[in-house]
Amino acid sequence: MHYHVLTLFPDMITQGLGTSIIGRAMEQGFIQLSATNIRDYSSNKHMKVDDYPYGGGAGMVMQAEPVYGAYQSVVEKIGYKPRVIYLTPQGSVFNQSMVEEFANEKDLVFLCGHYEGIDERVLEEVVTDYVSIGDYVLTGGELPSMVMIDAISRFVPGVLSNEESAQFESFHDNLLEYPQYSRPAEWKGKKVPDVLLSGHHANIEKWRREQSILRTLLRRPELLEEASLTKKEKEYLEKLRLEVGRKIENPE
Ligand code: 6GU
Repeated sequence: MHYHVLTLFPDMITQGLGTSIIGRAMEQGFIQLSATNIRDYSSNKHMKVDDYPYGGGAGMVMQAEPVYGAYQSVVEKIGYKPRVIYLTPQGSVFNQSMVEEFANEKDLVFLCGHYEGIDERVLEEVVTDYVSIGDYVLTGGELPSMVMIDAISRFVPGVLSNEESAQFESFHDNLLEYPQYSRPAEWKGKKVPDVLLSGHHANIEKWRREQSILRTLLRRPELLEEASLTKKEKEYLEKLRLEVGRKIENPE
């Protein structure tokens, strides 16, 4: 996977993604990251990239030409028109299905806007996907592109070791992860659940699965609509729902 980030702040991208698992994946060659400075494609003698909005109003708008030049430099380098993701709070909200879909691409371009936005005409010309990372407003697309690159890279073959593998983590099966414990067996008077110390693997698996269902019911109940549960697990969920209902009607 080769990520191409078009931005006014290339250092933010390379420094933000240069460490930890993503940094290691770059060193090992499983992913590549190029941050292109849009300012390098300004034709203005002062390297200006923004101007006042036609029609008036607050703030500045990023001009079409430097953005298009930065985009064209990527197309010329790779020899085809890749998917171009524009990071905007107006986009579709990023989720795990989109992660897995984007992970199949060979190249991905992330276009990071600033100020009041980018001239609409260049967006119409180059953007294939409008993506938001949630319902709040950030100062630019750099952090969202880093969030997306981190999430997508976990699905690029080779990036995670077997131990780090995505297989057993949150959102598989649309259930949240069960709680984890490590030594000591008692801390501040709190004991690790007995079953985890029992060595009985079948019981441990059953307990973990039930904890996942309980946690999902309490924290993200809407995910349960999409979870695939066995008949026994559905019965367990119904029992939990009744208990939760009783607790709400009868608080201690
Ligand atoms: Cl993708 N960009 C900006 N500027 N703000 C956001 C966002 C993106 N997603 C949520 N807020």
